[in-house]
Amino acid sequence: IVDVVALGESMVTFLPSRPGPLADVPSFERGIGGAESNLACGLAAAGHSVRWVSRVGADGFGDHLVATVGSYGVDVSAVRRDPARPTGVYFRTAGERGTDAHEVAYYRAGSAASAMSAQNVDLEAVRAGRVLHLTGITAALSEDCRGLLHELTAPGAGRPLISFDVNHRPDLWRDAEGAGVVRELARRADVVFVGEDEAEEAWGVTGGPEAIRELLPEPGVLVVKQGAKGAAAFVSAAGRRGLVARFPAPLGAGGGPGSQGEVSLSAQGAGSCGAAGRWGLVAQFPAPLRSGTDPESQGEASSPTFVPALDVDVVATTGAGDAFAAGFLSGMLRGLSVKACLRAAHLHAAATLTTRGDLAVPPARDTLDRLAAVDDGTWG
Ligand code: KDG
Repeated sequence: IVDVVALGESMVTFLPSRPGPLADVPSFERGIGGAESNLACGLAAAGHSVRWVSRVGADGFGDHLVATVGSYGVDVSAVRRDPARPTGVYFRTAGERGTDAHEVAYYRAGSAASAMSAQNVDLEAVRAGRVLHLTGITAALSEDCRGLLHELTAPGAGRPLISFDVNHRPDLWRDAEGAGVVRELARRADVVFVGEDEAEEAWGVTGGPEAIRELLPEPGVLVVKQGAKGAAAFVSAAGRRGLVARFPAPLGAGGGPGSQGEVSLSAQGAGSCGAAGRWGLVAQFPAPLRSGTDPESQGEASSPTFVPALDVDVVATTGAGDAFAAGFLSGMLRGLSVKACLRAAHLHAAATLTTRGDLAVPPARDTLDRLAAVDDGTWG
């Protein structure tokens, strides 16, 4: 069993040699992108076992994607080649440094990945992880892809923990249904990532994380990204219990930033669950939502856990959300507290924000741990 399986389309990306509109860019540099494989690479670089499942064309771009994602240590054995359809590609422009104004030109309609369906992907390989990570992008690719996501997110025994990044891409939806479809998928997931800005764009929600939580009350864990400001995570008692049920044994050494006191705090709240549950609780979320409170006895924490973002010199934001989700899931898999998960998420995101491409290698794990543990006011 692998820690995380990520399913979705990846593309060869073309990054511009200079800022300006697409019509004026003389040449491009090749890279790779794709929200799910970005996340897979970030998690693999952080030391987790990860599988990426997709379809690519039987072409050179497909070769390049499989080889590059594989080179991060991601298991690509369940990626299938489609001799009849090409690998998707996309071109990106850049704004002047310090601005993120950019255009994206997709050439992915009819791609190999857009034909993914429950009939042509290895469902066993998809479901064989502790966590299955999906995004709203896949839902926008085709009816078949949408059907696949519905099948994978259907409630039922044996379903892995579903992590879902809303990743709303209005440009990819041909009709107005997209926002509703993506919301429905988010409601079925266990862990959801959404940007405050995309929640406003997709669903017209203003009013911050609390308003988004009202719209998405179901996911046990809801992480609202607030751009340069930071991110807020809601964890419900039911969500915590769901995590305990899915992860009955400690997953890793834990022992991450601030793990000491956290264990004794969680022991306070352990009266209502058995030893296995207690260990699961400690392993997944060593700290209660709020110091000194018992997560089992309260429903939803009245306010989320908020951690400010790092103040970095942003080069390009593309891929930062995927890196953020990778950092958060990495923290969860390692049994860190919600706060430490958010710190890890920001650190992974910072690595991507400061590079041009969609994908950046996060700092080494011990560096991440040291940075996450810094207590100089950086983290608010
Ligand atoms: O989140 C970054 C992705 O958007 C990028 O890598 C490309 O997957 C992509 C997409 O569909 O836009």
